[in-house]
Amino acid sequence: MARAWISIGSNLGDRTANCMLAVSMLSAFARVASVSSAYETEPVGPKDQPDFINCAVEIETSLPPEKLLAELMSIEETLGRVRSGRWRERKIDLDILFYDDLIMNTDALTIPHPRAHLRRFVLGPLAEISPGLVHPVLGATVPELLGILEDGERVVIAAPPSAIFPQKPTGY
Ligand code: A4P
Ligand code: MG
Repeated sequence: MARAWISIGSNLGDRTANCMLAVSMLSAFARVASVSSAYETEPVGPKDQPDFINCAVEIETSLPPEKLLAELMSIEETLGRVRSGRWRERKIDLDILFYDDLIMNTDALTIPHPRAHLRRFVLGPLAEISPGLVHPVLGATVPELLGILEDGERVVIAAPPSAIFPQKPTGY
């Protein structure tokens, strides 16, 4: 079993419901071990788009990374994501942040996610669920990475984890 961390974001439609549906769909191929609060976050990139709801999820899965990405893309498709351009508004986006200590870089998949360590909307939720997680390339924990970020876009808790994952995560 591998342990992976997924970042979820939505800034179109019922943003919290979109994240909740995405997490429930993860259960088809993974055990959901931990889910963060729902954070309301200012867009990074073009500003002429709505604020996001972002959250982080820790899963256990037997899928290899490429298959995991395929499943995440299929959730995006099922929930009706339309790709309107890089860093533009989207109903749902699921990214692989970390996959055990794996470091990989292919055309289709880069792990750790190449921008994870630069983003408060990723590190904030992640620090809540996995404060001891160490970035395998940078050798720093999530709170350490958060501590060296410049002031940036606003990231605030909007709803508790139960808004994203009504079932209690199992296994802890
Ligand atoms: N890909 C490569 N590595 C990965 C990975 N680790 N996880 C490839 C997931 N996908 C990965 O993704 C484009 C391609 O990246 C995929 O086909 C996959 O093969 P995409 O989801 O189609 O496009 P995108 O998300 O628009 O592009 P990108 O560059 O991945 O965007 P980012 O960097 O993820 O940023 N602001 C706030 N507040 N909250 C957000 O959630 N999200 C973005 C997207 C920008 N601003 C935001 C937020
Ligand atoms: Mg993406």
